[in-house]
Amino acid sequence: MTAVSVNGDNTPSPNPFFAMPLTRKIIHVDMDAFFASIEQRDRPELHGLPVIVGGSPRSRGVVAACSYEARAFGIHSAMPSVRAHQMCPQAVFLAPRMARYQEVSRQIMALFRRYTTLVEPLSVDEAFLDVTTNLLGEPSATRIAQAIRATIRETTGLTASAGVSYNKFLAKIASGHNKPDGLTVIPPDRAQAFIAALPIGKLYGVGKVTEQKMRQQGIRTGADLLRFSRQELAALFGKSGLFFHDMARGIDCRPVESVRVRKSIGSETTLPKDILDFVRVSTVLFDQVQQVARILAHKKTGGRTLTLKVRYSDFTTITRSCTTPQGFFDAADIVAQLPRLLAATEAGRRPIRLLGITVANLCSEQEARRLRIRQLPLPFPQPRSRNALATTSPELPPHSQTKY
Ligand code: TTP
Ligand code: MG
Ligand code: MG
Repeated sequence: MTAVSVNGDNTPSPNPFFAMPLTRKIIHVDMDAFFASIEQRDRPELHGLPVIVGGSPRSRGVVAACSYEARAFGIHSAMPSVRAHQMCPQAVFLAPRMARYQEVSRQIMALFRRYTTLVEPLSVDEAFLDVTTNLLGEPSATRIAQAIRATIRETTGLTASAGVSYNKFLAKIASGHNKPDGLTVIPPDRAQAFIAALPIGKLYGVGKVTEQKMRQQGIRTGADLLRFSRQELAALFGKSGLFFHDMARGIDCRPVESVRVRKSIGSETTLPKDILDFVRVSTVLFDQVQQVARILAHKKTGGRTLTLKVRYSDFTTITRSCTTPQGFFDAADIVAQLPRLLAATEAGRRPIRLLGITVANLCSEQEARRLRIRQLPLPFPQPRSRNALATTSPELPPHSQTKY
């Protein structure tokens, strides 16, 4: 492997910080229509049929997964099952069998670990693998990705799609580029052109709301994003803006982390019926607070940020967050801030179909203990913490001679 990198003015950079991320070989693997494919595998009579795993069309549930045959009718995950049934009345609806899916998930994660020790599971059906150095001594990440897909097919009878590139976000976009059963490789010298042509909604971390906001700014593709400075993007999208700025330039230095660090603890409920009554909203939230507090206590942790999520009956979803230096460790901490967050919603005035509470920015046990001590009442108000925005990163697209 040739570990050559160039910096902004196309001269070789002696700085190992620049060299490292450019020569990484990252694979992202994601199973195709995961829950639905397992059902089709286990019940061969379902092969070739539109299969939907999720809530019943007679309930208020949503689609968790749907086979590619169902997608041809416009059905997708998170769509209300009632709507999916209207779009495809002949679809087969199945209740999820989580234990079964977890079993297959464990099986594929174990397969990944045959190739590298650096495996970072992202969800039940996908993971990042850093194969820069790997257990086979194989220099080609593309060949490893092919081998992984073949092994998954042989051992589970299921198909997976994979993306190969030099960083996480490109590998992730690549795996979704040619689904199902696809493999896409984005070597460093093709990254810039690939990103430039990418519709903005496909960029990692750009959800529906952000996409709309970007479109309002005239940002439709990766190329459009390049016209905006770090400051402009930070002003528009906060911390995520900085990430978008780097992404447009093919920069993502996040390492593949094999030890999973839990990022948040939360509780979310789709209500059996929409709720308008404020007291009933508070009752549901109170139960969720208790649940979150129990998990925090069990994990001996706390977090600095509390987020309230509200989905109204028309599916408009909002979140209200606050960050305190003292953090949130128990029900009392959460209850103290909740009224303020709730006041910034339309609870009591607009019907609500989903409520959720999350504590994020979790602290380690040690950190939590320190914060806990500081949390003892002080005779003066404590200053609010501020997030530092300033970080530096190389401005220009990376290139390398590394073979993928
Ligand atoms: P995804 O990988 O997002 O979707 P998928 O595997 O069904 O389809 P594909 O990757 O081919 O596009 O999610 C993996 C599983 O997670 C999915 O099969 C069901 C579950 N899931 C939910 O329960 N709810 C959701 O909103 C999503 C997106 C997924
Ligand atoms: Mg998948
Ligand atoms: Mg997935």
